Amino acid sequence: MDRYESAKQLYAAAGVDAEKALAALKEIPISVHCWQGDDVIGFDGADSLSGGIQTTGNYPGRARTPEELLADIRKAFSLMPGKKRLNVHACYAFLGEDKGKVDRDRYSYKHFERWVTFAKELGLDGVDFNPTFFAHPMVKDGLTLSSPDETVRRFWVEHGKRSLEIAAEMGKAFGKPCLVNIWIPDGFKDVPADRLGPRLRLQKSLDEMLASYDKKYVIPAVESKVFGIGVESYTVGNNEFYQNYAATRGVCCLLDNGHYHPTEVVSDKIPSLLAFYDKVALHVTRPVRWDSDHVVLFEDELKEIAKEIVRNDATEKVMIGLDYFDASINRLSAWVTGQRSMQKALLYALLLPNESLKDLQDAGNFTRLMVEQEKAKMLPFTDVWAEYLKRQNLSENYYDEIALYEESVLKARQ
Ligand code: RNT
Ligand code: ZN
Repeated sequence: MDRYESAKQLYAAAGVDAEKALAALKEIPISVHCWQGDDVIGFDGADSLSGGIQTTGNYPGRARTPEELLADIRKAFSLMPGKKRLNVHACYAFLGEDKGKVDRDRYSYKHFERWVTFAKELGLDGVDFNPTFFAHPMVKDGLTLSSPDETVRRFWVEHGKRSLEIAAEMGKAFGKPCLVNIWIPDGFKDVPADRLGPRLRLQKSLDEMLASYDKKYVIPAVESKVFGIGVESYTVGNNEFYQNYAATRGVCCLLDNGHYHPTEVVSDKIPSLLAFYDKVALHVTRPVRWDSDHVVLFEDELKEIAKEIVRNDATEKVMIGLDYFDASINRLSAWVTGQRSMQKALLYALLLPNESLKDLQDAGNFTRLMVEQEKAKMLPFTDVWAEYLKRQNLSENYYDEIALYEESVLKARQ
């Protein structure tokens, strides 16, 4: 018997409908970040990354131009199963003649239309957007929206407003909302003398930015963080600040699983937020000892995150985005490996007998719950995954195609 047919029977015996899981998986969108392709450099003038975040590695073949990045995305996306969105940062503006003339506080939709056309060409579900509050000369003393310098603060508020306008057009282009995630690098390396002042200024800046935006096509989110490189002592936008901000302003929280203390887990935060919010956004990454943004792998915490999305019936409430950047290996492979890991975790969660496990918990039968959870780990997950790939004309071997692309395209980039 075909391996999938046999797996389907074993799952059915465990009370799980494998067909239903396959059908559900291909409808869950994953927003794939454009910035894995060029080490978060962008097109608008920066030559290095700053703002407490860092890529490490110097693998050859980094996309150096918009055309190269688009070609790499096209190739990488062709090896990713499932429904995808493209997550674009404002620093990836197609400025054309405006280069050097128009700064981030004056970007408009025309600078990003190319991304929308491109995403449509690839048959994607939509585009998400991010104002870029880092790697720019207007970041003064490490501060943007929380700056005490009114010129600096205003510049970034304007950038935020432009970003919300651009996002509204992106949303309209696909007929569904565009997630706009706000992350700022603001903080201090050493012990501050005032912890409240910057937070009050950030609050004021966000209120100004969000005073009006297209409620139908834009979902604003705020992303907290615990610390950054060179910004170790104090982060303006920490978790408490943003969670309260989001709750009182009716915007969304974005949880990046690299942004918490090492033993805190995002999987446990998802259901807490679902108790209060209609939507929760994620930046899925893999922190190794710090917010290192390693390539996402099919690991335990990723499975826990996926379980919280699936078993709480929240596949339409939790907006999944990827956020990592590895420059030490082939960047396309990094992209595909991370996206497939997320898909695998979702499939894994969809293939668990979630209802009967919950019943065991509610009945207080923790002995059997443990036994059944361990048993479920032994079900033939890999055969269902292989079937999922096969139905989309993909295979487990994406390495060969990437190696070929490296030989024929990336190696020519010197
Ligand atoms: C930084 C945040 C942020 C960025 C991207 C590029 O720590 O995770 O989301 O990684 O905006
Ligand atoms: Zn992030």
